[in-house]
Amino acid sequence: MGKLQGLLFALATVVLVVVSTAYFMKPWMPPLLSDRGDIDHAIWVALVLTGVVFILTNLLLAWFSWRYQDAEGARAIYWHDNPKLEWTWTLVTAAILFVILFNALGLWASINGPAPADAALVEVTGQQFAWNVRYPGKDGILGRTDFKLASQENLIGLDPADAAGKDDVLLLNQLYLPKDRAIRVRVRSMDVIHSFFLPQFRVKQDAMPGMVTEVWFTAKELTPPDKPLEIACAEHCGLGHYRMRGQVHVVAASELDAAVAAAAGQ
Ligand SMILES: [Cu+2]
Repeated sequence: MGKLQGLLFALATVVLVVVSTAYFMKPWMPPLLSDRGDIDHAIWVALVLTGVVFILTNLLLAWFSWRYQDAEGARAIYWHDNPKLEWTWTLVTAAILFVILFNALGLWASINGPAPADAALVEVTGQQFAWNVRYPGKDGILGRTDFKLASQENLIGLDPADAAGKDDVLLLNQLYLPKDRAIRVRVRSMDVIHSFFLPQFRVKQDAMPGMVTEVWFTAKELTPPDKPLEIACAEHCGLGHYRMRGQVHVVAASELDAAVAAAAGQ
């Protein structure tokens, strides 16, 4: 590679990375509306650490291609190994990865720890290509389900023999969250792997067929009634993946039951 190409290559890479990061961070990280600020912190730590390394590497690449460019009479040299250099880059990389790991361990523990005792409960079941949302109703208990009972009339296989399921409230693609009250979300799938994603709340949980996974978080801002937020599917799950989206409404905690009942047409 010639002198000019080397410089242009490295500069273009650096500029592209910086500009695209600044440009895409906005849709990736919409304003935070939940108590999960630590996720943003972890993302920033990882981004800054890897970003600095990436930019330094590309500057080095530019310098090398300029410094050791082809020249009249220059001879290539070859050497077999350099243990000191190899140890250095291995240990430095390991140290950076440890910083990222330890930074995230506490976060992982807090996200996956037990939810507050007064948390509300909702179940979200992914299905090609929609989100079935179920609230437990007055008894606070979600009725039993069995995939063998699933049909066009009973999408998530609710068991009619279970009394706890009688007052369950089913919604399609509509999720209501209480403001300032923790909510436990039971995530399930009826068919393939989906991923329950609420970008503004920094919640992303795979929906695995045959498994019930629980996540919890607390919504911190009300959404205007005419401006609901999005539930996205973050796992490519089939031809209709792009239209597998729902709406999220954050309401006052005291109005949650009424809002859910109204949405169900009760
Ligand atoms: Cu999906």
